[in-house]
Amino acid sequence: MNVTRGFTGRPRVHNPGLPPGQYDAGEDWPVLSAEVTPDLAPADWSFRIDGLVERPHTWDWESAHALPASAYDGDIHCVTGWSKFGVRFGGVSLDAFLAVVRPHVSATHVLASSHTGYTANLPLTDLTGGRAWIVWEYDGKPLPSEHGGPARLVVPHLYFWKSAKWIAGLTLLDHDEPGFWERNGYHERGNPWQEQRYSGD
Ligand SMILES: Nc1nc2c(c(=O)[nH]1)N[C@H]1C(S)=C(S)[C@@H](COP(=O)(O)O)O[C@H]1N2
Ligand SMILES: [Mo]
Repeated sequence: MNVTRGFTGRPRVHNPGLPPGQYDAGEDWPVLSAEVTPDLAPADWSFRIDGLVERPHTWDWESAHALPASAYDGDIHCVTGWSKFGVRFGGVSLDAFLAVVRPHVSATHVLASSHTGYTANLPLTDLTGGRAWIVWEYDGKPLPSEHGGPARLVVPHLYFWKSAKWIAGLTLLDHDEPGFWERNGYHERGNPWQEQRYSGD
């Protein structure tokens, strides 16, 4: 039988890569933005890390690309229910950026900010150990602007709202400070495997 894939969807087989309460979005990559997609050229993009660090630093497009390239190949999970398998993001590991600024021992949390004003908070330990990236490529091509291009944060082991699009910077703090969704009832950490969707989960 010749049916359109979009009509039938994928067979609902058990997928061990799917966190509880999530479904496989298949080829779709939904756009979820609280704000209007900004008109941000690579030449206007910058990324700053400040707060509790030894040496606050700002990178531009060129100096960020001079850091060692690193890719993420894997899955992403949105708190609204969709997961997407086998995505490939290219950029630089956050470890490389953090090595330049040298976090102070008192730093425990991070507030990530977008060039649009969107924010998300994360424990610092979720951004280290090769588990977080600043990315500018998707599938080997420039990251589309609606998905956060020219560059976004990607922290794939947490719900995707933590992965701030149009990333502008990280501020290291000695306490947790709720970001945009966290002030609106979402979980401070957001681990999809523990279904930490809402505050108190
Ligand atoms: N600046 C900004 N970053 C953001 C968001 C947003 O609204 N603004 N939405 C978050 C949410 S809820 C998700 S699921 C992902 C969506 O990324 P996508 O639109 O590329 O799928 O971005 C996250 N980062
Ligand atoms: Mo989301």
